[in-house]
Amino acid sequence: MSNSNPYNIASFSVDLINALGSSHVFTLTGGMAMYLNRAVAVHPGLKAVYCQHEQACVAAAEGYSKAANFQRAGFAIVTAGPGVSNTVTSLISAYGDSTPMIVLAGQIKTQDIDTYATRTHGIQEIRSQELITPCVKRFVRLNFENYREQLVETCAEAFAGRPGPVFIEIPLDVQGLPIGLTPSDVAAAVQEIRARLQPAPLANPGQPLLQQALQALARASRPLLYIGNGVRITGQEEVVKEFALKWNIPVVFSWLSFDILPGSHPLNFGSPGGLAPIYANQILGEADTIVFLGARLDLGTTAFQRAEFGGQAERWIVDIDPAELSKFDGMLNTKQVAADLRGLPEAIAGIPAGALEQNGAWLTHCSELRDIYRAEESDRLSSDKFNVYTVARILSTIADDKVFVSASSGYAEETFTRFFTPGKNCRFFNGAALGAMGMGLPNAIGAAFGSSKPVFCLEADGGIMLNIQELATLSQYAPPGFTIYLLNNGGYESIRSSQTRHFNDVYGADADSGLFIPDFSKIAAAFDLDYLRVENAAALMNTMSKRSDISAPALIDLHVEKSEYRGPSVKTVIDSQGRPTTTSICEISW
Ligand SMILES: Cc1ncc(C[n+]2csc(CCOP(=O)(O)OP(=O)(O)O)c2C)c(N)n1
Ligand SMILES: [Mg+2]
Repeated sequence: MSNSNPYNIASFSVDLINALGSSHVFTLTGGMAMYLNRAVAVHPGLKAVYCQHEQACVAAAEGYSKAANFQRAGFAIVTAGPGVSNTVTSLISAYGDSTPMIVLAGQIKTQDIDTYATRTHGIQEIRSQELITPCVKRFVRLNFENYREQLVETCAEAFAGRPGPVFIEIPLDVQGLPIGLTPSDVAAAVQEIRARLQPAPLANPGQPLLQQALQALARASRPLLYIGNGVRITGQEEVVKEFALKWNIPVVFSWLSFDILPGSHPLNFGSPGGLAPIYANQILGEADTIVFLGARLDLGTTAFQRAEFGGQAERWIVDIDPAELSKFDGMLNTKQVAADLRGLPEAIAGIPAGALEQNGAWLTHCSELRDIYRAEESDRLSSDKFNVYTVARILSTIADDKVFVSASSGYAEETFTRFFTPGKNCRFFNGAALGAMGMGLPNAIGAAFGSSKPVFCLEADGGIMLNIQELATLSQYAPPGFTIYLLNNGGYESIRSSQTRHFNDVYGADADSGLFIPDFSKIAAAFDLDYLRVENAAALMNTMSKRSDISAPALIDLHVEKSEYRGPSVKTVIDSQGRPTTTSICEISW
């Protein structure tokens, strides 16, 4: 608990979030947040990580929570005005990926806040409520009269139902107000928040339908379980794995959840979608019953073909968010189940025991498809080229007990995510919902504090430049074993190749078309980081063998080929009226 004297609303807020489980706060200081800054600085337990941009503070907080399996909130503190507006991209990213986060922000004194709708009014005052509200689950401005209730409600909201970021703005006068509470009153507020989150017994109106969905799966002759990240968020990974094993059900994943089973697990059939292994889409297209658990099935995953995504099967879409379910209104053979996945153990317990071998033939068929395709894929891709595919294959060999954080766009996202095989006890994530450049490094820095495993950050030469200043944060806090594997292909290669495909020309995507690409050895030196340039697979393996879980952070500059394999995918074709359309998900090709 903090020892700032007298005890004020800033200290109470900071104490409360720390007591809820957030061990670190990612922050950048400012005058309008001065009581918050002080409350953090004097706190004996909470650790401050001073980042160098508010976009990075919030992205690091997101990485912290994702590395902690969404069970602890990412915590960030920013100042008013530009401190607030700088958080926008990271908030949108966390909102899309359902990451529980609590952001505290400064604001000018309550009595000074603009009531005239002028363009500029107070010092560093912006219309934070209008700006931030669409980016978060809840925005609140604290007032002295009921700050405690506002804090309890809003902090609970970060975790409740489908989690997400909440934004708590505290005007300067409210931050610094001495209060009657003391640090010993924090525990009671934590209890109230926990009580709100665990209504007993679990109120789950969708429970009967959830049970029917699982029964349909257990009865099916070609069942398929699609595991989304909602399974992790609700802490049901082990429950779902046990269920799949007991009933011999093949499992496929979204890109945020595929680390739930190691790639080598016999029931793991990859991630179907617009960019996918061919067998994963074939299995999706042959199943007779599919239960989708907590997956948002976005347009990238379904390749703009929501109705056809396993559409031949009896589909049960289980989600806690009514908006996600409404996307399936009126679709054939599709049942929408509005349920909390925390009801899964009870629903599974209600299924009568049956023969374990009942899916034997189907499982064998799925395994054969996977074997044939994997062999074809490694034949097709094996070469002495040093590319993102090679890097993904090599890093997959040491993937046990590590956290991998990849860039959210470009080949570091697409190709690496497509070809990386998660190991045991391995965590993999990126900023899947938004795909914003620049998230990889701050996400990975946050992950180093949210998990005790060493972090491997897969960034790219283009994306890293958007938050290059965070190399300073990395250097300052030096989490052991942290390694940046920089996929350096001389610019925005994914953009270069799409421009070339569409226009046979390149704009603002490489050194020849107006983009400056720095020498990363000089960048690493400027930030006091170890640096190594790697140009082939043997050198990469050699480098990896020399690094350990306690090595100092390093930037490994991987000079990879320009032309990349993304893997089999749907294609955009222009129809007779000149409109772009997407080829069928069942017919992805190289
Ligand atoms: C914030 C942001 N701006 C622009 C884009 C559009 N964009 C997508 S990929 C990409 C190039 C990324 O280059 P790099 O990170 O080096 O990856 P590469 O394509 O070379 O693999 C761009 C500009 C984006 N995703 N995010
Ligand atoms: Mg690049």
